[in-house]
Amino acid sequence: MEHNSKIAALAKRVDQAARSAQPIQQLSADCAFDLTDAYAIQEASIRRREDRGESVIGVKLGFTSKAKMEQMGVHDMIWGRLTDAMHVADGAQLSMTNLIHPRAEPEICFRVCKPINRVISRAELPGFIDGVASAIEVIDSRYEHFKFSLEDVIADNCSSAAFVVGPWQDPATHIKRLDISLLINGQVVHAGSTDAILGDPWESVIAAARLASQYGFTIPEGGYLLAGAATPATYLQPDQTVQVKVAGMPGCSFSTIS
Ligand code: OOG
Ligand code: MG
Repeated sequence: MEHNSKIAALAKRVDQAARSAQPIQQLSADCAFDLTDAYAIQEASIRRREDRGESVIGVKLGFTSKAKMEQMGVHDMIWGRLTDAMHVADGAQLSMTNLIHPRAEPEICFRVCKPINRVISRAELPGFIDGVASAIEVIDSRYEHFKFSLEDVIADNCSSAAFVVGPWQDPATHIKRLDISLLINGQVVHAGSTDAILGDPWESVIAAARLASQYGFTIPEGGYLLAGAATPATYLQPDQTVQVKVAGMPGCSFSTIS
């Protein structure tokens, strides 16, 4: 098959799996592809969403913590796109019907106030970010048993399904080493520290800028930047309240419905 039609066919497979909430075999099971192809498949799958009216409103990083890399058996940082259809308001409900086997994880989110498309230094960070917040990411791998290679998960837009962001805080808020926990129905299921995210969540902004420059994309003004989970993720069930608490800043939550 010609290269571009192979990319398009694989993008269609992950996109249809997401739309129908039907898991598929790993794409790499019957077709070898490299990291460049994986990002091309991701981009083509997002273009399908854009053709249906969704718009990209941010970027997420994945595997920025050892906890996540160990849980999923992978070895490198990844990035994916967030669309407006994935955004769930703080305190709102999330229907499980359109999801396969969703998991939630505690994160920190940044708000971008100037488009990011080039490498930026630590000193430049204040010029690009005007808010920080607690966040919850819902990931839902389109692959059976939530199992994948690095290339597979990138092609599947890094398992992105939904995200909730807490109230924006001043970007001068201390966030480097804060207790962060994920609670289900009021019970802590995972607890850790924000320094699990690359030693300091701000490093995720620097990393995202480097990736934006490397892959030629722009994180838009007003966009969301999810730094990556600080702890492993946990499977969700219907009728749960899911909450993230971060010491020293407001938390956020949502509830699942069937
Ligand atoms: C991939 C997404 C990883 C994170 O925060 O590390 C991620 C997955 O675990 O399915 O979002
Ligand atoms: Mg995540």
